[in-house]
Amino acid sequence: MIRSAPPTQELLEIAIDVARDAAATAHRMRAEGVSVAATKSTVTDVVTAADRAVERQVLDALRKLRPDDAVLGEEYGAGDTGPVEAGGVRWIVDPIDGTVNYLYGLPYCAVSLAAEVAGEVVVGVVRNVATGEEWTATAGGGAWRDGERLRCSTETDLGQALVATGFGYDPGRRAHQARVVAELIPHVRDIRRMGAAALDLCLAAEGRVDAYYEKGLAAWDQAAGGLVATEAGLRVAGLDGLPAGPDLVIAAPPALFAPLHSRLAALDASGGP
Ligand code: LIP
Repeated sequence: MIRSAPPTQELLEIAIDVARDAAATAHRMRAEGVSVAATKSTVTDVVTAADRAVERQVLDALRKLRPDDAVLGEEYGAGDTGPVEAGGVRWIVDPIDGTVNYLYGLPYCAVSLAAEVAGEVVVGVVRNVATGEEWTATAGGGAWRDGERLRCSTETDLGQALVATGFGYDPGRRAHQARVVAELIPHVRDIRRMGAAALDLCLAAEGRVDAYYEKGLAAWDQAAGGLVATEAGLRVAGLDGLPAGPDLVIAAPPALFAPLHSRLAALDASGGP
């Protein structure tokens, strides 16, 4: 059965309400004390009880509000929601992006929630758990932070660009990524590694960094922040015309995309383990 997607505004309002409640839970649990509940790909790829509790809260809320929708989350995958129906809505959630920052009490971690219709992200909400900053975007409707319309950097010189990036958890991948950033850093203003892709994309959306790139992101890391970045005027893509994805995400203003892409391609930024 092909379902008609609900109005974008309705999905946005749901995403905001659910993300705010989820961020409040994460904030409360952080204040109560956080510890590692489990590890995933490596001993440094940690999960806290809050990651799990927040995602379950989001799943429960979405099931009540939109029982026929599908959900993809970092901790529970597709859960029992099953595949998305043609024309249906799939929610993509990272309950706490920047989990290591959350574990250490660093104020740079976020709830990231996106709604996808027919394979296109149409709504995105990113909320910093520590500061309460909230970024929203709708496809074609612009990107906003706390009610302010966002426009990305107008920098045209890569050598003057502040570039954010991140590293995976696998030691072999990290070594390759370190080689890439070591070769890139002489050609940009500076590098920032802050630890949460969703927030990095949102800061790029408002020009608080000029550009961002990273290899190894999952859909939940980039779905909401990628829409915020796109709606703020950044080009968000992978290498050689590919869409942004696990091989590489590049988010840059139009004038910087080509020079940054060229450097990253030459450095094999999408390669390695
Ligand atoms: C994080 C990403 C970040 C990356 C970190 C980590 P997590 O996601 O948002 O960009 O550099 O290594 O993968 O694991 O905190 O959800």
